Amino acid sequence: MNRFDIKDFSYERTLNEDPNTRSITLLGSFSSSLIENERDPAIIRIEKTALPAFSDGLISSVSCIDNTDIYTWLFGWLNQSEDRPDVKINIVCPATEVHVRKYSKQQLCIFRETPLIYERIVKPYIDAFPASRTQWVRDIISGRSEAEKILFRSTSDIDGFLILPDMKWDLTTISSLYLVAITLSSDIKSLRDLQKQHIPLLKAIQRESSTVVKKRWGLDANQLRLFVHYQPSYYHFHVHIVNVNHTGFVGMVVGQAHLLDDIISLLELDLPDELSIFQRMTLTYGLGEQHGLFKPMLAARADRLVPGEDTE
Ligand code: M7G
Repeated sequence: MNRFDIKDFSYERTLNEDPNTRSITLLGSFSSSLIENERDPAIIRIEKTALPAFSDGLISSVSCIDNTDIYTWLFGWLNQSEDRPDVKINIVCPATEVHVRKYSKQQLCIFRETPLIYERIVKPYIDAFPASRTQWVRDIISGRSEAEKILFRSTSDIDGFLILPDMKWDLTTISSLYLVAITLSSDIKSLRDLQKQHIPLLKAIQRESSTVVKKRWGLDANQLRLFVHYQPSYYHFHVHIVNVNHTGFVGMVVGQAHLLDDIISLLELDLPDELSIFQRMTLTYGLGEQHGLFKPMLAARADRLVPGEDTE
């Protein structure tokens, strides 16, 4: 159910404008009797859909695609007479400080995360994340939300997973097809936790995603790009499943997106009883200055926790 009427949105400030993705992200709040607390901060990200036609003017109507926990995504029409929606709108309400930071425009820096930095800085950061951050994941797994969207669910709860459309996808444009596979167990928090024993799980994600995409949308396995983010926004293991021709968006950048094929190949090179390659390697990635790890990682450089790296 869509609790949000776009006309009730009071604008506070613009968090980001991105001409490349034809999107704008605004901070404000909703004044509506359907919202528990009217003053809760709300982030709305409005993104033009794949259709090129654009007409100036206000959004005249919306239709809810789906919602989970604090996330809602909608189609919007600028001109009601058009069949196809002009924009896709994502709402986060109530938005936390972490959301406001995530969606704000920011400069990036490259950081090298050694196993020592992971143990001292990143792992405590991940462990301190409140469970509420991944409430949406538990809602999906328990069937409370998006139940009718599930494309695949495995029977085993231990190394099981499900596949469903990512909220980034408009559910229709195959050229930008975007699904997500989420593990049922929350034991694996990130790429760092992956071990040789997870190879069957990762291969099952590969296999089932290609089966479901072939059956529903006619795409072959080699028309899909499967990758894992490090750092991700949510520390409950999941794999991004995207049309290989859908390129150039922020989440695909080198240093954040790791191909699932490469991950499996690296794990296959591990010996059974040794520390996993992902526990031993230095992972390098870009972080925005608003990211919760940005300052601690800068401090680690200053403390020379990264060998051979000095701050200027
Ligand atoms: P990530 O790598 O943790 O972070 O991926 P990112 O958002 O920076 O990419 C999480 C993925 O889950 C993203 O592709 C999100 O679009 C998707 N996602 C997030 N939420 C809150 C939902 C949701 O409620 N439903 C669905 N279907 N997908 C979501």
